[in-house]
Amino acid sequence: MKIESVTLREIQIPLVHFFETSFGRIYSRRIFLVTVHCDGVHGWGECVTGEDPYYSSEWIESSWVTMKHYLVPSLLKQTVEHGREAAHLMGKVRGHRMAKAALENALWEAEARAKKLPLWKLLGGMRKEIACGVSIGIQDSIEQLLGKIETELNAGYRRIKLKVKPGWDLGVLEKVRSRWPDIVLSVDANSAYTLDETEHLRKFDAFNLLMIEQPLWNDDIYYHARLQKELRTAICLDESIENARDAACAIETRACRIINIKVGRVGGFSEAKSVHDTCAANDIPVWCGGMLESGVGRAHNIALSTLESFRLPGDVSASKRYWKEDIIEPEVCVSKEGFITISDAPGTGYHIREDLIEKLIVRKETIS
Ligand code: OSB
Ligand code: MG
Repeated sequence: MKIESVTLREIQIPLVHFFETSFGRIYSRRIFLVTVHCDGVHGWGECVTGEDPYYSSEWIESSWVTMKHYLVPSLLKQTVEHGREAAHLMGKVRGHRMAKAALENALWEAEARAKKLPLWKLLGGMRKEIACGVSIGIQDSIEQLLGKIETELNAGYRRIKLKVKPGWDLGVLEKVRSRWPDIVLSVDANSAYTLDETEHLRKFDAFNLLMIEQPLWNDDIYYHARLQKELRTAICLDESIENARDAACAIETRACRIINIKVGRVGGFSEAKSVHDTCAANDIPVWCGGMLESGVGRAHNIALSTLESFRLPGDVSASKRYWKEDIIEPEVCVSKEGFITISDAPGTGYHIREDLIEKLIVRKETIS
């Protein structure tokens, strides 16, 4: 595949319901899509950077200019056989992993289309359906949260994850557990606590949680190992794991017992596969994280979730939880038992609605 041009597009779509984490609330998403055009075939990718540099230092504006001035030029006019070769071509640039992932993943999609293979098979997946969980943000009131949990349980989701922060944690868990003593429940702090709060975090042990995700600093592994020694609840690392080396370090130091893999956070499918393999070799279960993706990124998350060690339900849920209308066809649907069925069609198995994308466009730039 000779890489001839890359198109960057930004579209804006309102969220069906606001999403609030320990670093703030958003009502809509600026979705950043890339299309890599090769001779006779093209592939789409989604850059999952947020509107602000809060979850990570990358954000939509930094990824746009880095792609335009560095990453796309390093790919143009190159001939590659596999999507995985992209990581090496962009290797001179430090960081900017979400921007790199969008381009690498688009090339994997192009490769799958060229070979008329399902993307999940190209990635080495083995599952025919994947188990789905939901991530529920901080709400205006506990009543509102309980209503949301009830809706998601009725929809069939197999794991409920609640966003927590100081002041929205133990009291909330108390209410949720007294209503639903047995559901599979976890929490995600997005780095809202410090090691000084160990005694407070030990109180989470009373709620039989599947895991507590990223309680401490976003760039830390060592102090999570100190904290994990003090907790019965399994720690799951999200922000701290940027590559397979971080995963190996976290496993060796026993900083966590579970790892969340986000393909954007680790820089693309090839590094996501390496993180997966490192976890598999150490019997650490993984699950696929989400970044409030449109259908383009969601379809890639679904393909990744078919790999063997994705043994826990991911934050990969139905399009309609996020969007009134998704930009893929069919939309992502979840069965009443909480599973997504994997398509055997070539590529992702989802068709991209370019007409709708054109209607939602905010800016577009083609680099060739
Ligand atoms: O920490 O997992 C996170 C969304 C944006 C940024 C970080 C996170 C999240 C989610 C939402 O939890 C997952 C999803 O449903 O896409
Ligand atoms: Mg998280």
